[in-house]
Amino acid sequence: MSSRSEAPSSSDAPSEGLIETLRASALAELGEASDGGELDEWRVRYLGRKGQLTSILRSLASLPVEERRTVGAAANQLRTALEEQLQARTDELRNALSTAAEQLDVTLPGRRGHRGGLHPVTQTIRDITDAFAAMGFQTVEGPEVELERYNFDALNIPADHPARDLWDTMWVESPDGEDRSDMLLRTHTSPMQARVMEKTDPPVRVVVPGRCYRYEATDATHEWCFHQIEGLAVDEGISFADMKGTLYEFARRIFGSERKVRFRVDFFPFVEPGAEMAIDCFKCNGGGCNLCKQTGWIEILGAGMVHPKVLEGVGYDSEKYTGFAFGMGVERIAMLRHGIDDVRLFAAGDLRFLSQF
Ligand code: FA5
Repeated sequence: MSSRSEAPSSSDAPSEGLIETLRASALAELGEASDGGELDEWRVRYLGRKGQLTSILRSLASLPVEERRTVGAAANQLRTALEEQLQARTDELRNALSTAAEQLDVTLPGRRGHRGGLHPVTQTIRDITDAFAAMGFQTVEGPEVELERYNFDALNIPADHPARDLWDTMWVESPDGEDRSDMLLRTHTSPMQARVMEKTDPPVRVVVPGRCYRYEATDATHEWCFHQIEGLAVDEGISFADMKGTLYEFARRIFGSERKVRFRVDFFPFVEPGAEMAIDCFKCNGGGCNLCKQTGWIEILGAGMVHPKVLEGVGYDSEKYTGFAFGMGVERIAMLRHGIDDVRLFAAGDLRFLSQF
């Protein structure tokens, strides 16, 4: 608000002229008050106990009787007028506010809140575990900091076995500070094979999604931390044909019903025989393109019949029970499904990439 009138000083004897001056300044300032706080300040300034009009009313007593009557009447008339004007201005401001509220169109659609989504690796894990759940596989999880015994020994990979070189390992410092303990960051999800079988009698049918770690340089297809999904089925009479049928069904559910699959011999110490499975390239339908490196086939997992030594290691009778196991890289499958050309994008935390899924 602009300039405010000073309270009449004790030397200002109340007069009708003074009251008219006060009326003019009070009404001008009231017109400028634009919210409840300013209205209240105005009320205190003019009508409050120490307000300007109140002090005029108090000093009436010093006037001669005749003057007291006329000036007193004018002062009282001003008080009534100011109170009425205050009420009128209050109503005016209140109406203006509710008109603004009425202008809000509540039928307009609301603004969308930002909704996060699942990471493409999580989505892929869910799709794959759902596909296996439909075939009777339970999903279980296991420790990422693993014992050497489960990661290697229980899988028929003894300390001096050359296959140990395949899994360049990150060892976890032992509590006594020695560099090499018997604990490591698991290099694959296969240690869960023995962990599950130790706790369960056949039949066993599980899939195990989870993080794995390898001490290796990263490039477009290799990360030091990535995800795998392990699968294990053990029962009486399980054959290689069961394995092929299960994995074929999985490939069709994840990559499309027209997919073909190819099995070729591969070596893993914990399966015998071992295999790698490829699907015909869904981009070129097997004709050859950059995705399948002109071969028409894309490798998606390693698999095989569980080695008798692995079964015996957990106390299963390998004459009675047989089974198959498989392991696949989740990022690899997500890359294939979405046409992603660099595995490092998954962990880079870049929302421009992640929000596309
Ligand atoms: C294994 O890890 C075996 N445990 C799989 C297995 C299980 C075979 C059961 C037989 C029976 P391999 O080292 O090939 O196998 O890894 C499996 C998949 O993990 C690979 O095909 C790849 O998709 C993924 N993978 C491996 N290393 C990396 C890495 N550094 N970065 C990203 N993905 C990787």
